[in-house]
Amino acid sequence: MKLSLVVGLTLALAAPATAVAPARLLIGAKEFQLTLSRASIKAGPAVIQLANYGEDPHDLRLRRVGGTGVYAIGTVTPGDVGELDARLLPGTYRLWCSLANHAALGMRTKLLVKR
Ligand SMILES: [Cu+2]
Repeated sequence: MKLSLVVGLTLALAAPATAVAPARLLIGAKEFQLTLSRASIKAGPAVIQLANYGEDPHDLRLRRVGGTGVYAIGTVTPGDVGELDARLLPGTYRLWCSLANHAALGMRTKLLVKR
């Protein structure tokens, strides 16, 4: 009886119900492409980073297909990293660089967010 109570408390302390580790996604940007660290991530809280490996400034826009909101990482200079905390719903997201004609030149891709 006593033992099971102690075990129960230990488990509760080790794994608090509120702590959900965010999914992480790193996006590499260069002229003129975006490279994802993974093709899909889990829905919910996410930390998204844009690392600029190129020679020009780049930014990131992220929008769920069928959704209206647009997440954004502002302009990131070469060698720098921008970061965004997002809460993603399941679906397919379009990602692109909004600077000049970079998206048309190839800086666009898709991300699958799984339930
Ligand atoms: Cu760009």
